[in-house]
Amino acid sequence: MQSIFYFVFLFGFVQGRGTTCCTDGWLAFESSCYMFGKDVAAFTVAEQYCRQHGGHLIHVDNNHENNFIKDRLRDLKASHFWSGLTDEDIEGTWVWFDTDTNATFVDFYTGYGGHNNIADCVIFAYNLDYSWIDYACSSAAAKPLCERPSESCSCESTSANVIVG
Ligand SMILES: [Ca+2]
Ligand SMILES: [Ca+2]
Repeated sequence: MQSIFYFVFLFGFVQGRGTTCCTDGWLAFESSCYMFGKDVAAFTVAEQYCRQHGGHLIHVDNNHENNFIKDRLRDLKASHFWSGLTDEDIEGTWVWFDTDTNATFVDFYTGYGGHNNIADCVIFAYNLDYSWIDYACSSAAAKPLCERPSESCSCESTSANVIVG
């Protein structure tokens, strides 16, 4: 019985903290892990890179996530980064590659976003303070920005043990 209590407490503690655990090389934020690729590639190659590492190109759900990522990008060396957003199927209809769902939040720089049928994949543009612009998918112009769900938080057990006793 005691062990069940301990488990419930530990689970509640970890959940209550909203802790995110990511493996080396991945950055934690809320319920996701992020990795910033080092080499420029075309959109599909960048997506493959993320898949090889257990994720997809980033799916930006809201302004909160977008601002977090833009702050991190500002800390990196100047480079464009791919998101997983594309209007390849229907011009001007923006779809997230990982879930095949329409975007409910976008952050396009003024004048960009569905402005032609050559530019169908979205990058965070370093020369525009990482606002989004649509770009040629086949261009090896940006680095992969990968996202995947965070892992279970067993790495919190050490601090939980200290508190329990
Ligand atoms: Ca996300
Ligand atoms: Ca387009």
